[in-house]
Amino acid sequence: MTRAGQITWVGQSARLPAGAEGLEAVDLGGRLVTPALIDCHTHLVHAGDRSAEFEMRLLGASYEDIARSGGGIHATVLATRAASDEDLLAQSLVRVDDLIAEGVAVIEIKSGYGLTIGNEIRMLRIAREIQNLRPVKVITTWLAAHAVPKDFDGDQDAFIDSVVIPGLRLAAAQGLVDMVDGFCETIAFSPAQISRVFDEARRLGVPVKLHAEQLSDQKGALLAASYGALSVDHLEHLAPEEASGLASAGTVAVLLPGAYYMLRETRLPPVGALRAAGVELAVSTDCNPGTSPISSLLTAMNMACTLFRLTPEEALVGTTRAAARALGLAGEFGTIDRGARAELAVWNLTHPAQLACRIGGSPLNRRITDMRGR
Ligand code: DI6
Ligand code: FE
Repeated sequence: MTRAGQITWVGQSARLPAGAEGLEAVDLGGRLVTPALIDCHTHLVHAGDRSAEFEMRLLGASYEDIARSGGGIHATVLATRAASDEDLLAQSLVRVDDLIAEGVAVIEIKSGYGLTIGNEIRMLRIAREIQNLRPVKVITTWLAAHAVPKDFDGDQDAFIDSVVIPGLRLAAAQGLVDMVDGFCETIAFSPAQISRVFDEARRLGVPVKLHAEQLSDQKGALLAASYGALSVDHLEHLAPEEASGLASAGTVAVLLPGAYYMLRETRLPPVGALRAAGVELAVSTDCNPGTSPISSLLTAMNMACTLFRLTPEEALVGTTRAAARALGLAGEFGTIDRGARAELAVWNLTHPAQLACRIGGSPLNRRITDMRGR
């Protein structure tokens, strides 16, 4: 039962509370109904194409080799800076529409391909504009600490002092920042540098999350947990014994099997240890032009099952309840409970396993939504 876009009662129709008789009933024909899906980690606002790097990697170059030689994130930074607002928005909406066709109602979108204060803020502004155009809620994340632009000559600290921190202050003052993220990696930023960014986020009262332990073990996940991070993301190189530290901080582990797949990684995130420690597992596309050019959350769910051995139910929790928690939206989205927003997905299916099993096409029957897009 819903009123004004909120779920007011959940149960069997035989037990409907008094006063429900006057409400409109919708017969869903016995179909599977889930909370509308949540993609909790994307870089979907960007321009350009990196398929040439895909070919280079297949010929033997590593992601790090390409990044160090000026490709990778830098190639997308150049394309994104060069695109007009209209073009950047139009290219991004194609990916948003792919997600919407699969029942996605909430999308997190990171900056990180601008790397100047103006261009980072422009990315977040365009990300926010999407929710005026489509029936989705957008959560925006400041990820200026993604790569060091060429003109800083590898001086990460100078970049943090002159772009990441002052830009964060400015973007937050404009109400554009829901969360702060960083890329903690040998080719990006050290834990000490990330903690300088997180200190500023804390001063501003903005929650944090971190790309951690994707390509190597930098101990970024525990650093993020010490700041009460909403999530730590990737985690292929997380030491299994560190799972309990994430559990006690209530930090969600966001699994990104699309990046694992595209980079042809072989080291698996320690899913068993995370599960045993009681860490909530979310699943997301990591939609980006380099390491995860994927705008299908159902495909990411399939990969989480086939590659990381999640159960289909875990994959569904990972794109609903756990994904909501990773965005600070627990209780509001990602669950069919009293008080939650009435954002639902109706599927031409009868069992959650069918959602994660199939690749290609969308089994979405309809969304039940209170959101409006133009
Ligand atoms: N990790 C990722 O998977 C993306 N960013 C990051 O920090 C990849 C970004 C890219 O290669 O464009
Ligand atoms: Fe990412």
